[in-house]
Formats: sequence, C-alpha cells, structure tokens
Amino acid sequence: MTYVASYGTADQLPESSLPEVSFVGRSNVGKSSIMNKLFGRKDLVRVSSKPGKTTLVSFFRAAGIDFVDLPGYGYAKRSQAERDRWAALIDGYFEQDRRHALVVSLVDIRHDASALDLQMIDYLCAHDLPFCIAFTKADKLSRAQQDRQVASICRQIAKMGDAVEDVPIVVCSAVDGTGTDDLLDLIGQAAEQV
Ligand SMILES: Nc1nc2c(ncn2[C@@H]2O[C@H](COP(=O)(O)OP(=O)(O)OP(=O)(O)O)[C@@H](O)[C@H]2O)c(=O)[nH]1
Ligand SMILES: [Mg+2]
Repeated sequence: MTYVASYGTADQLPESSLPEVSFVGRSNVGKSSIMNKLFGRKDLVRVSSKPGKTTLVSFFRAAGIDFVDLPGYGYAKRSQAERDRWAALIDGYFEQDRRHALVVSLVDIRHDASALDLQMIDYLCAHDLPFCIAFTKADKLSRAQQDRQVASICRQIAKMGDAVEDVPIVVCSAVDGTGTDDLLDLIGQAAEQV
C-alpha cells in the first residue's frame, strides 16, 4: 500500500478513478490501525495516541483500490466549528459521484454502539452506500465475551430496519489480525462490483 495524498475539504478531492474503500467510525476506534494491519504495514497510516488526530481525508492505494481514511466522529473536545467541518467533509465525500465500493463502519466490540455509531449506519443506509460493520479491538475480549457483544450490538442495529438486514459483519483486531482475511475478502468482492 502506498500513500497518495490528504485533503482538508471535500472540494479538494480529486475525481474518483479506482474503486474506493473507506473507513468510518468514532475517533480512536482504530480506523488507521486496521488499515495498517490489512496491508501489513506498521505505520503507514498515522495511528493516534490521542483521539481526534485524523482531521483530513487520506488516500492510500493498493491492488487497484483506493483506501480512504476518514476523520473520526464523537471526539468530545471538538469545537462546533470542527464538527461542522467534519460533517461537510464526510457529506462531501459520500455525496460526490465516486466509485464507492465499500464503507467499513468500525464499532468498538467492547461497548454497545453509541448514538453516533447508529447515526452513521443510518446515514450509510439512507445514502444507499454499500457497507459492512467491523467490530474491532476483539483482542481485548475473550471469545465468549466477543460473541455476547456481537449479539447485543447486532440487536441494536437490527432495530434500524430492513436496510441493515444483509449487512456483512466482521469481528476484527488490528493487534492480532483477527478478521483481516475476511475483511480483505469483502473488500475484494466489493471492488469488483463498482
Ligand atoms: N487492543 C487494540 N488496540 C487497538 C486496536 N485498533 C486500534 N487500537 C488502538 O487504539 C488507538 C486508536 O487507534 P487509531 O487507529 O489511531 O484510531 P482512529 O480510529 O484512526 O482514530 P482517529 O484517527 O483519531 O479518528 C491506538 O492507541 C491504537 O493502538 C485493536 O484492534 N486492538
Ligand atoms: Mg485515524
């Protein structure tokens, strides 16, 4: 995977050429980490020690696909102006006429989905974007705890209606590599369809 470029506003984004796989989720959920793990790179995508570090849209390229690291949501210490900028960037990115192959929506497996996680999923449904849900940081839980949490979060998500019924889910970890092969399979299949 190679780094392409980063952009601070939606109107700076170059036209979409390759299929795009983007990563969304709460700040600090592990978007950058899972991208690094998918490509066996330790530090190509900057991982934050503090949440809220990624404020740009960054493009990386591998295997004929553009991988897009999006800034996270839900970082409490952001000003209203920064939140507005986030919303404009996300809206701009998703509403542009781009080759959206798959949005990987990351949710921390240790906690129930937050209101913002559910809002993001609702947004993806409303915009008819192809997406999967990746439950991450699985290394922090035992197998039994993982199963319990997945069931519980899926119950939350199921309440959102029919649009989420067939959404693929993957349990993953950027630390031990759980689920990365499954995620790469989903990505490969999705990229062939746009
Ligand atoms: N144990 C564990 N820690 C993880 C995992 N993924 C990420 N982390 C840690 O969580 C913190 C945040 O990871 P990032 O990848 O920077 O999260 P992000 O979603 O890109 O955060 P923002 O760019 O701020 O939105 C870092 O300290 C990572 O080391 C995981 O699967 N397991
Ligand atoms: Mg990040």
